Amino acid sequence: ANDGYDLWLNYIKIENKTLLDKYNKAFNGYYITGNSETLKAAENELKRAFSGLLGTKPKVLNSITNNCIVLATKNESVLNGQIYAKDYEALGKEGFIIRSVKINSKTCTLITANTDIGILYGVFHFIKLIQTQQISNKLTITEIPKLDIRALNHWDNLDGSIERGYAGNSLWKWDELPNTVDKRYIDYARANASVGINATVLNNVNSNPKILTKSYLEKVKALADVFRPYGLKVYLSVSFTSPIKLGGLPTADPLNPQVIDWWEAKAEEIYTLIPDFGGFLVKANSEGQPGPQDYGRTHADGANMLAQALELYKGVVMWRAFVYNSDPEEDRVLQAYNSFKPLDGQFKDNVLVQIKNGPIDFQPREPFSPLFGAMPNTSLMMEFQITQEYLGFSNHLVFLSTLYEETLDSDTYAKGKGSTVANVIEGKYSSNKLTGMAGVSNIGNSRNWCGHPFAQSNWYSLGRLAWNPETSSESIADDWIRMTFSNDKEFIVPVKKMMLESRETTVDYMTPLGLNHIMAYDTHRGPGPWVDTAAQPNWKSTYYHRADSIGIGFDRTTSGSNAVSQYYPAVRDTFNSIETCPENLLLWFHHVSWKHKMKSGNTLWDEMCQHYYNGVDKVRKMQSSWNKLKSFIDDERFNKVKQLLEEQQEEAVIWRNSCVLYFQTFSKMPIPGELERPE
Ligand code: GCW
Repeated sequence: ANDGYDLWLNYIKIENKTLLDKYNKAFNGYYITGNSETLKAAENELKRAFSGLLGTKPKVLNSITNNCIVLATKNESVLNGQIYAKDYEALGKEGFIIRSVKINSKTCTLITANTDIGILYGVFHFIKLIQTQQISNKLTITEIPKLDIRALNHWDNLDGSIERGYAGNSLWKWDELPNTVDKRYIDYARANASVGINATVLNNVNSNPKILTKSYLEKVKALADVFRPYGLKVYLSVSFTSPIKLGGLPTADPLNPQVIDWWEAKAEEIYTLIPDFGGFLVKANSEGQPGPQDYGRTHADGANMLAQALELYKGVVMWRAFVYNSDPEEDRVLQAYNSFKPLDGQFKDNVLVQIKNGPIDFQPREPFSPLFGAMPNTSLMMEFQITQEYLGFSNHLVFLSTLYEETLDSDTYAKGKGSTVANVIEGKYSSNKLTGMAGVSNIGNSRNWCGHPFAQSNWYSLGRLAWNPETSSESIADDWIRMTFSNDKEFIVPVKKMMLESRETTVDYMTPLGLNHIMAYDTHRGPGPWVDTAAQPNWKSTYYHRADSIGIGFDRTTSGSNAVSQYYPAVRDTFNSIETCPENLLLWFHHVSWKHKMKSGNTLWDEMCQHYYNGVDKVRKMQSSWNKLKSFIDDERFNKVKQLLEEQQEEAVIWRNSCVLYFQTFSKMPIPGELERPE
């Protein structure tokens, strides 16, 4: 049985006897210098992996012998000039090298780095090579993360609930902390370190000010102490009115000296407890959260005041750009850009502006946010959502890596052709100092962490893409399947196909052709294209799809809301023309006649129906692929996925039928004959 608790660190014994012998011969023990907590973690991981994967206990060696693994940081004398100084320089604080080398004429595998955390990352990478059976005879690996801050954002509330969480309650047992420290926290840290995640924001961006009280800070410290050996820094979401709520001040105005003093004292208190505290994440003047605009100040004033308080300790502020309440009559898509673009260059060096991948809100498909590339004098970080708020919760199999990849590969044209979003967040075009990527966590206290066994792959992908935003989803899926399930090609090929197609499948049965935000009101589960009663215009589904007797879609062209003009000219022109706008974003940018001729020759209406029907068909194909794979894995995970795919199929049918029948009340056109079938 396998309950999924071990995630991709699933060290089950290699079945292939030849390979097993080969690995056991090539790696018969390890030699380690140093004994920090981080190196101990590396050593423990190696032991655990060897006993699981190879069925052996590796020898701990006192000197370097043939076929051993050497773990040593830069300055260890045993290395004897193996690696050039300039190679170390390139590694920075977190990079590592894995190389087959000869030391004192002994053949061994060297894992080296400037720091202990680099060694730990190297060890996880090395274990991955064994898990995925990809150890070559001559290893020459250099890995350096491309982004500084690689973060999970937990939307966890202090009462244990999780906003938009679908895998149980919060992992953080606030009532037990700091005295009782759940062992599970260590496994959480191991999993993050294994993919290079080095930052965790523990609490919801809709923040309860209590998180900054002394008693909570002591709990936070206990977690920070557990995570530290794994290179995982703790950050907190803070409420802008904390000085009022906790400090009893009459105002939270960022320019008020008492407010400034309050935050400085709070920073000192935090850093006394947690010397390597990462910093603050802030949702301000967004969806009812307080912020600097309440005092007539700007986002920059607010962010800079907090940044000033953290600067002394090298802490950072991650200030979210998710705002849309300034003027409900203005196209919501315009608002983040209009609020933040004018502030470019005004943020302090230790501020990052954290931007959601698209201009609305984590939809199954959105164009990239035009802020990427538009603020060359500001550190911009990416915010993706791992939890499937709008993508079927933890009940639908959706591999999100392809969604992330699509955004990262999008061309902003900020510096001409090839200026991808990935390049922007890697800081290639800006004077800014910091880089980062955050994923809104899908982790809860359910035994398998994420609810759906495949949802684990989304946590994994976020880590891999934060380490290197240019990694392909194909290779991420390949590694994840091998590590989590099996190295058998007959399993890998169909499962990889399912994963790589799954996001498009979901787009098809939920929101094809650029449709968006037509989910059920508030819960965002299931269809609700008819919702017209919500309090704010931009909470009504009908606001987004604009269906009428003529056609469907939101006109954001130069003659509509003009959102296209927030993009660089080449992109603007592509989106602006109905001829060149990619069809998968057509209804995002255009109000299109039901009879409009699509590239396939179909009318828009027929094409839309086709997508909805295809979506359901593709879920059924996933089911039949999966059903053939029973013999490759344990019953527990096999059955769980099987049952979830059944649910997904049922919900896909509900999505399809609801949307097609609802939109038909506008188009008044028949469902194409070849699609109609008895259910
Ligand atoms: O889309 C919305 C979610 C809210 C969330 C918000 C945000 C944390 O529905 O639940 O609040 O995004 O990103 O701030």
